[in-house]
Amino acid sequence: MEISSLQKARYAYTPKLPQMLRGGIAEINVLEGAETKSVADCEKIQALFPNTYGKKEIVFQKGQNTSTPKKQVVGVILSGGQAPGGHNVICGLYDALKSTNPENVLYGFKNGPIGLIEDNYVIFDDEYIDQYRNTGGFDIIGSGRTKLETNEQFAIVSEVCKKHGITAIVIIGGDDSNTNAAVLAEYFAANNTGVQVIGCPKTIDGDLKNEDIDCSFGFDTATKTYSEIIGNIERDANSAKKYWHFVKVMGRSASHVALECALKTQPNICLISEEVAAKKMSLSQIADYITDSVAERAARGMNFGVAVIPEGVVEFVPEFAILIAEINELLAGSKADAFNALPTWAEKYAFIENGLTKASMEVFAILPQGIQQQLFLERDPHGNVQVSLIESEKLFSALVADKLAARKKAGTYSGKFSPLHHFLGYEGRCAFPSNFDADYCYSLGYNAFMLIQYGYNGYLSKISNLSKPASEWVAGGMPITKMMNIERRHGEDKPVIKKALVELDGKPFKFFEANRETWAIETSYVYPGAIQYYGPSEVCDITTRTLALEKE
Ligand code: FBP
Repeated sequence: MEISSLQKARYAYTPKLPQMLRGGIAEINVLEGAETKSVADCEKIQALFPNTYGKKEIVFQKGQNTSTPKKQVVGVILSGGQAPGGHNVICGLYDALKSTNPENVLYGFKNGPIGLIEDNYVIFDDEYIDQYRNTGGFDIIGSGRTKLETNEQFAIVSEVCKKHGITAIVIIGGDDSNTNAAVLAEYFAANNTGVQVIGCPKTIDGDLKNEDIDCSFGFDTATKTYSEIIGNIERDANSAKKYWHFVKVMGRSASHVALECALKTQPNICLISEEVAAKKMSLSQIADYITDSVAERAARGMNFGVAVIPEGVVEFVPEFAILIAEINELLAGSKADAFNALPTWAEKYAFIENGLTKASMEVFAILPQGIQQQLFLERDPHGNVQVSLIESEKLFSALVADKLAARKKAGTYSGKFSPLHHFLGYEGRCAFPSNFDADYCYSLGYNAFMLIQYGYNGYLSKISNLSKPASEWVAGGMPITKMMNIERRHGEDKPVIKKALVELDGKPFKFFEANRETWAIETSYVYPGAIQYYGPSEVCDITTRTLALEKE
């Protein structure tokens, strides 16, 4: 297989471990801390997790390894969307497992959680693992979005574990996957299977964080990749001086990715969905906000700019959320067939006009026709509008164009407005992990094996103090139940790990808020450039602005 020279060089990179995990397995000792309780709804969570609730948090320290020698057969899965560094979690896990006992075995179950159900796996060896060290992607075993959540599935997984003599499962995933890891751990404990479950925090979205998780892996590399491109676009805009670029960035609901990119590149505009929701902003108000920047810059002779739009923003606009709910209702069940049978868009439009409330129709009417049609064409298997597919970058530029046309008519604006559109998402999810993600992920995997070796079940592999150099990172474990609360999901009360949205009183947002007025009018662009893998530590090893500000 042909490989790039960077890939070859990255094979030789040695990820940095926290000090307490360096120097060999024989010197890793465990220090137990206090018993834990969940962040909320303690009684309910305890009742749901009688065997795994309330366990002690732990940290590793240098000292005599006191774990019980035992042959370990571990299974690992990657779950959900790709995030840079996933391969290194598996490499760290493999290295720790093999250096503890060369007889230990690591199974990789393929294509996500479904691999455990279908008993579809590969057994790792050095040759296989070495092709994936410090590389991006999840192609080492593939990933998938099947959820492991029912007792029927758990019973199948138990059988698969029994068949291979598996002693532990490592689940690398986001908030839902780690929630399911806790449920599986409880099932294994309740049924005395002896199989342990350890979770690892993954997602480029950055919304899996709390007092125990500094950040999920992949966020650093993905935001550096998007910021490089945004910076390049800014420089192009500032060179050509003729385009307004509307850049949508991934991140599903939360705006951590958009905010981090804004902190790194200082664009003219960055919308933050959580603020839109808090201020109950309408589409028209958001468009006015962007239009003010376009008009003010035009008045100063700058008919160019850059606006960053978080992927999930429209869901946070209250009037838009109501519109979506009404459309879902309008097309529920067989009503969709009647709608689809209408031959022309004009007839469909009349059907819509008839079915929506006046308020929602007013919102619908201001949307560009392409977006209107998208709302009715792109529906998920349950018949619901797929909000994530809405091209919000085009929506906002069209709304701004309308506002500018009105201002031109009124004689208050005389600039030129030529918008261009970009969507940055998949480009960042499989990049070569930055040194930070390569080190963090390797440490997460290595540490996960230490938790297995010391017999922990239902724990999250926890590496903290991440704003400091890797040698000062702290390795340990936290019962997943500690991070859980009860939330209403699909009409039922469920124990889940809380998703972290951008906190409007948090330091990263406050910093952005304090500077954005200047950025909106002046050209304050910062060009971060490409991720650097080799060179001075302050260029290669520094993680996100978000984490630095949070830990200030
Ligand atoms: P995870 O939450 O599974 O990490 O996935 C995050 C994400 O990359 C979102 O940012 C994005 O909205 C979504 O996945 C895209 O999903 P898909 O890969 O299924 O198109």
